[in-house]
Amino acid sequence: MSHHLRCSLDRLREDLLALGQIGRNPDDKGLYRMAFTEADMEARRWLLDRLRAAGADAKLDGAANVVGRWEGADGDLPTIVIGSHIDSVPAGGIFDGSLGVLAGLECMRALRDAEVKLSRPVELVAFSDEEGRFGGMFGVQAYTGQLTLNDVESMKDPDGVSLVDAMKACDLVPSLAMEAARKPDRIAAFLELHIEQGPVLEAQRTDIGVVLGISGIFKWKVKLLGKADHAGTSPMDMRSDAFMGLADFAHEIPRIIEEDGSERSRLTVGKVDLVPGHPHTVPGEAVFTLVGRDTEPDVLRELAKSCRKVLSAIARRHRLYFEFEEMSWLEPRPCDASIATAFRSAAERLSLSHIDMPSGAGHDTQFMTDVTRAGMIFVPSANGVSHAPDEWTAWEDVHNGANCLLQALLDVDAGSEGETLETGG
Ligand code: HGY
Ligand code: MN
Ligand code: MN
Repeated sequence: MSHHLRCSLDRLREDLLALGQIGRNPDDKGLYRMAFTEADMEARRWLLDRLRAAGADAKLDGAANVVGRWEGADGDLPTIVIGSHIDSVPAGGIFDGSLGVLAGLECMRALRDAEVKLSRPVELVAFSDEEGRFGGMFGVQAYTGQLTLNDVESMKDPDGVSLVDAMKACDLVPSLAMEAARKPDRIAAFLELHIEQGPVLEAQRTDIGVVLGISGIFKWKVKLLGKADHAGTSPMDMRSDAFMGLADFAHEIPRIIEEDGSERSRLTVGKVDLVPGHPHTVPGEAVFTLVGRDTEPDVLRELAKSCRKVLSAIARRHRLYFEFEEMSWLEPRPCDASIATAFRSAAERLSLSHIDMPSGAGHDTQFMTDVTRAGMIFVPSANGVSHAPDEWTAWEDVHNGANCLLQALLDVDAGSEGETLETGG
């Protein structure tokens, strides 16, 4: 067993910094690498080159997931899949998603340098649109056979751009996404390394977070429809002011969570458009996104129900109409216990501290759990910041995460995941 094997931090840092230059905004304020933009496609081309340089057979599958494959020593055993995503949110950081993909690549290079050939084949995957420009986790849904052609043809981004048009603009054939589905019995496990994107590991001075469960996420596009009016002549008590409705809703969010949520519930209004958007006109229309999250399916449903009730009460109060479109609904998912055990024993073997924790963010792992044993680990985020230009993870933590991923990969390949040092595993 190659317990002594380690990743090269120098190579991994070089890759992270190089990929972190693709899609960087001219004002240097973070990455703009949203799914199926030119920057995203440039990043995929860059990754394909890096995978081939590391000896992988690399391609884009039907959903444009970047897939690098290394064959195993023992015939056609089911594949171990590792990876994450390389698309970003607007003004995103260089570690979200990219760490899991590039650490997986570095694991494969470390195995090659040590002339260790795993029994099983390995696929390293950068899943398309994990950040949900078109709703949510398009690439991993295609990879796990959970997409319908209607999904592909109906997905669109908050500005109304369709997935179909965005993929065609990248010379991709959207319908081929249906061919990306892998047979579940050909997948042995899925392992993902990701930054925590929160403050817990740093606050608790802990090296590794072993993820037990991943939040579900609903994303709505909400419209409050009132009446555009003159900002000077319309009396305050006679307006149908859509912004005031939105402002009221914002004040209700803490009470909704208090009464119908849990301490893991999150409600976020991330994008707002007021129409007609003129300083001297009462906004007749407020169009905004509402994202709700929780790790428990029932609580997530309660949150959604409560938001709907509050929005319709507010609409009545302000003489508004209210409508919403559900852009996506991603169910919460537990991670696989045996993979969690593999990560814990890997951390212990590396003398890394570790805690079990939930994930408030959504991740590709939550769809991979539907088809195989899937699990993930976190490494600390500096000041808990993510989805922002100053997202950062210390290089030592990057190295710890990559080495933990490597050791867990070795255990899962050997079928010894879950054995601890005492048993000589
Ligand atoms: O927003 C999220 O939960 C993740 O970063 N996709
Ligand atoms: Mn991510
Ligand atoms: Mn993210």
